[in-house]
Amino acid sequence: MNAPRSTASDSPGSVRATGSREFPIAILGAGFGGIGMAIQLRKAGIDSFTLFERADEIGGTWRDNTYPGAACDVPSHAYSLSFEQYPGWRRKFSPADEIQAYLLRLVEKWKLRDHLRLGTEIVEARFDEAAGRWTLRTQGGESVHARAVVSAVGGLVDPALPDIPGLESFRGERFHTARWNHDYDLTGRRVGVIGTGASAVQVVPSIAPQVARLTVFQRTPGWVVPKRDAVYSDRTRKLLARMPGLLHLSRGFQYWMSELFGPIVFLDAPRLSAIGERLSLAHLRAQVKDPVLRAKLRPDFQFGCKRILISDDYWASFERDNVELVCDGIEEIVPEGIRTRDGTRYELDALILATGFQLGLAKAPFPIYGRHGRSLDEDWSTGAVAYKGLAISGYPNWFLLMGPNTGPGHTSVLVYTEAQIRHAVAAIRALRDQQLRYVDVRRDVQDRYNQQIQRRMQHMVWPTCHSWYLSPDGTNHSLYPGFAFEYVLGARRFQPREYELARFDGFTAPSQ
Ligand code: N01
Repeated sequence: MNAPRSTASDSPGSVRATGSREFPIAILGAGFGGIGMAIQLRKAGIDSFTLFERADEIGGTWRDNTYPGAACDVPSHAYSLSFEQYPGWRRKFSPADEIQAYLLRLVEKWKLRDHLRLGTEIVEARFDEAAGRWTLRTQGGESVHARAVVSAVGGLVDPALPDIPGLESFRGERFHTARWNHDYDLTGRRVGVIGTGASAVQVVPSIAPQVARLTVFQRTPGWVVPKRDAVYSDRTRKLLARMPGLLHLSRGFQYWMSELFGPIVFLDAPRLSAIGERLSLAHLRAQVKDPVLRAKLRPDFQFGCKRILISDDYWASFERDNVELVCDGIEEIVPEGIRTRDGTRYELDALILATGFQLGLAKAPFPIYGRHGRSLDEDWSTGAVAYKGLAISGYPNWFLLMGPNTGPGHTSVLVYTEAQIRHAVAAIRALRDQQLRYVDVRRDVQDRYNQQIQRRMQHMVWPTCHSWYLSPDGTNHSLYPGFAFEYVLGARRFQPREYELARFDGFTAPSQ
């Protein structure tokens, strides 16, 4: 490795002269990841951070997804930060508004409002190697400097609209699940839903009793397993508040159960998959009496290949007289509704797009230029790769939360996020305390890691069907192929030997 040559601006003084005595840190995105990061920085005694959020409120997913029935399909005690456990959850699976309220409370508790810049979108980032700092440009044209950046912009944020001919021609009310129009009353309307994924299975049973007619346009049926939701009584919540150990036990139980059953969901092992498929088919038989309808709802891909759907009432909705399942394939959207390939026209007053999200983690969220002017768009043109999904070689002092290959198919994403936060905080401490110019993960370390990830991927179920987990060339850059604990043990520590460490007074090669 070549040591970069020292230049006049390589001295610590020049950095201080730019006003960064405080070691400014930018956190991009004020959702679960960004807020968790800010709390852990505070706990580490580091207050020089700013949270940039392009929306007008914090919350990310839980701010945006307000559709009827929106809830988390991971149990509440596991779907909350381990360092901010909350005994007050009212249900085993929390609705979106309770999760959003939890995040808002954290912002107040940790006094993060003063650090927040809402309505501020970062549109470009450029690394200055000599100064060891990032320059971020906002939508408004302002330049902001940061010695370290933590990108917590989320992976499933921007709605994906279906490329169906005539979409724009529809004359009724049309909206995406993540942009629900609460001013539009669905009562007594003829409503169409396109899509049958995790959002649709929550929307369909929630609006079915309200609308005059509900037509669900299914392209691929998914495996559904019972949710077995439950209410936490006042007594239980009081007990959990008095005895936090019980809350940790509950969390631990939920976590280890998901790990125990994980291989059924993620391994390409038909005998294991069959366990999940049997459970799901029993659920289908219990919920739907009509064998023809059952056949239409039965998936034909291996269990776990697409995200498992968790619902106690989705399949049962199709037993209602006012709910119809259409599997014929959409030919076009017309001003009055939808025409399917068999020529049938479905007249609709409203059209709900439950068609998922653009895969944000597959590409740079905005132009990002690293060392030697490298562009992340170019580096990721054949797929998003990072080291442990949290650092990218050539993009020093830049840390990712929920980056490539860190999504779980079987447990809470926050387990992974917390490991990334821990790693990023340790790296930032090293940068600050050892007065490093930058830390840049070694290319060989990153390459070896990703070769290993893709080797393991061959034993996973995901390559066996088409899903949003896969990039157009069929590579999985989304999910982590294994147990969460394996990821956590590998990712939570910042290991200086895996990084190139650059000092202001010259370059120090890492130990091999
Ligand atoms: O989106 P999806 P989602 N014509 O991509 C169909 C998270 N989440 O919003 O399967 C016709 O899963 C598409 O069909 P097909 C979670 O990670 C979490 O439901 O591609 N249909 C599919 O049925 C989840 O995985 C929670 O054939 C079209 C649907 O639209 C992710 O968000 C709750 C079509 C899209 O399903 C996304 O879930 C909700 C077209 N042109 C969501 N295009 C929790 O509880 C797409 N489809 C944590």
